Amino acid sequence: MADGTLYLRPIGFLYGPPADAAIEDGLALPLAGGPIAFTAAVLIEGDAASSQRRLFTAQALNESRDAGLESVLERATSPRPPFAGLGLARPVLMGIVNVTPDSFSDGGLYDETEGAVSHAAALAAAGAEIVDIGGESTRPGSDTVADDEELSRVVPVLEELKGSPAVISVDTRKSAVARAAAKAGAKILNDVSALTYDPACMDVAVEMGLDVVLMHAKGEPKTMQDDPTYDDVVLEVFDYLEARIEACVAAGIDRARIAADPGLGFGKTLAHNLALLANLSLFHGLGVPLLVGASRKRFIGSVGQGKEPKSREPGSHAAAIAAAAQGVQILRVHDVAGTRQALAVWRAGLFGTEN
Ligand code: 9MG
Repeated sequence: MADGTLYLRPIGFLYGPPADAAIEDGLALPLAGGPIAFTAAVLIEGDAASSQRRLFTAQALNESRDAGLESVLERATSPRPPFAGLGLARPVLMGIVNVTPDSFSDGGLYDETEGAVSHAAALAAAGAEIVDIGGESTRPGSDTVADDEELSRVVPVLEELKGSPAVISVDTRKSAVARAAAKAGAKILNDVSALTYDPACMDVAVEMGLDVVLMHAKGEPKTMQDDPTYDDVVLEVFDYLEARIEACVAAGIDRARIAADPGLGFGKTLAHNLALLANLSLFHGLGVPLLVGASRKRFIGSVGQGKEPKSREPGSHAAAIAAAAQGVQILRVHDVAGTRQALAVWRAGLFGTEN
């Protein structure tokens, strides 16, 4: 069917019983082995500099599986094993806890240990299966924090969270913090630099058996929003994540322990963020669970006229639904209770059941 690199963007989604029936009849394919089916796909051949797009029905894809197509189809359709022990049949919420005085959305409200601990507990009680604890702001324009400072913010919180019903994730780019966090009970390393800022993070992940979230970012937080450019943002981010997954696997991290994230807001203009959001289903071709963080980000404010981060919740819920509707398995959010309600009603409307 094709000679160049193939990317597959599943479209035309079905949910609930019609999805199962269409898969059974060969008219649709399962998206990442989950409860959503796709009835067609855009097949993209080429690279970020030059590509051709053709539309195929799922039936046509089923009938013309040559070797190149087979491998991309396999990755896009195969079931994902649990991530950090969590089943992925429905969206998992990762609640955000910033232990930073300059956090863009909390305004320093939770910058003390006890505040962060009780906030994490409240997020878990509201339905967060993961809580993500971070001691370094990576908002656009922010400066790096010294290891000691980050450790002093994060570790006491993690110590207090031992025994939490939620899986604990540490949001850091630093191996010293990742190691201390793992010793204090963190199971996930969420690294916005995809383990490139401090390459020793790779060794820590292998040694401590951490599951990892590899996020795409173009540039450093301080300058990443200074006119980022791409030939094709979607294909470039995909290629980057694929290379980082392979580097991790080569270093000894089991593929089942890896999730990938296109990094909305990290070195991206409004147009880049919207292109990524509209093309999330293509990233299932990475063959690993996807995580997306849109919550309260600037692009939500731009599209939805929300000047203050906290006024961007309705738009953040809508972005979470846009991601879930494309089969994204993990959603990183501030408002766990509100997102949970939005997702429950979305599911009820499309799957026709209450749960
Ligand atoms: C720490 N952090 C801030 N935004 C994020 C996002 O979109 N994804 C991930 N994985 N981490 C983020």
